[in-house]
Amino acid sequence: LTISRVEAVPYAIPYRKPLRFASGEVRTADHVVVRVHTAGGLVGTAEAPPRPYTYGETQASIVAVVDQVMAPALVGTSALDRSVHRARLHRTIGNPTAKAALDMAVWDVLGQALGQPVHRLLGGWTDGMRVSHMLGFDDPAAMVAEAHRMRDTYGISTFKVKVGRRPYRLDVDVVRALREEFGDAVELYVDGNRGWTAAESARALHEMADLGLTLAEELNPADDVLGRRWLVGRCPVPFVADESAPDAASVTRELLGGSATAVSIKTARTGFSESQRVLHLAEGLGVEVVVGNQIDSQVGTLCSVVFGAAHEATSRRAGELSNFLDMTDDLLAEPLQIRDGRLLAPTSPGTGVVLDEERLTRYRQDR
Ligand code: MUC
Ligand code: MG
Repeated sequence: LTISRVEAVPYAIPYRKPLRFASGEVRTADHVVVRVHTAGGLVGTAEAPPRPYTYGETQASIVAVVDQVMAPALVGTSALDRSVHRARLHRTIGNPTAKAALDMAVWDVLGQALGQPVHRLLGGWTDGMRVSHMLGFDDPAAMVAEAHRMRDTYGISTFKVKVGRRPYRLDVDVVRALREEFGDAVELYVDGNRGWTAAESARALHEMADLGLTLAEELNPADDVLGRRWLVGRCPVPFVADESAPDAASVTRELLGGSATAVSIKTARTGFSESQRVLHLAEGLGVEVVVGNQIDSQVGTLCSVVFGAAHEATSRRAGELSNFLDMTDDLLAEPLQIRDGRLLAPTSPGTGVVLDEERLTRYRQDR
């Protein structure tokens, strides 16, 4: 299980339509496939999605930090020595999606070596997750139509509504339109991606008080810690930390400081190992978790469901596992299928990430 080589392959696949939210928009999945090779011939695969507006990483920076810093730190170690990997990778500050992809690729190797699916190695709680779909900015009629399409085609009945526009009424109108259209048949929650001030957020929450939201995520700036703490006191539902708590240390600070009452877990930024730390912290401190979406492709989504299905607390709520549906193509040899609003974790050894090499060749950006 000695790691002999690590590859970082940039690729780009366009979306059918852009996904817009308060901190940016995504038109193309310009991600980086990471592959960890062992001396025995196993290959673990995962990917890193650059989100410059959230983590400062770009496609080029991910390739560079993997090639120049992280691959040399891992090569020669055993895939079993995850604590060694963590210590070495954490000598470099930041770069969360690069670190996360390497961790998940190593877990993929371990699963293959043992002949077991990784969701069972991680905890084996259940076979899959209910799916939540993220609705990007548009006018109310278009967002209602999108929700209908997701319900009719995939059986999805949980929606995370992007908010954080100005005036906030734009978003309140959308949430109201969704509730009027679907009644109690759907679960709705909101994510502001830091777009509003604390005061705007409080007013918007007040105006949506009758709309039965189940969660509110990152409504105001991540560095407005006191504003968030003030807001949490006025928020009738769990207040989810996403950008303000991207790792275990910040999760601890935000929860103990009272500026969050729930946590978004994204395997794209904390892999499997660090995501377990975050999960255990959240459980220890008695707060709920949501399996979030980093606007993942099928590769990233597969990793999310592997983690989510592995634990009781992560599979309780619907996971955000569907935005790959808007990509024009994807890299998995066997496309993911959402049926009756659920996505299953693979039963094959490893994480189940098996790429279509022909597609990777077509979309790769480095040759
Ligand atoms: C989310 O939950 O915020 C949008 C920006 C980002 O970093 O993640 C997505 C979804
Ligand atoms: Mg979010």
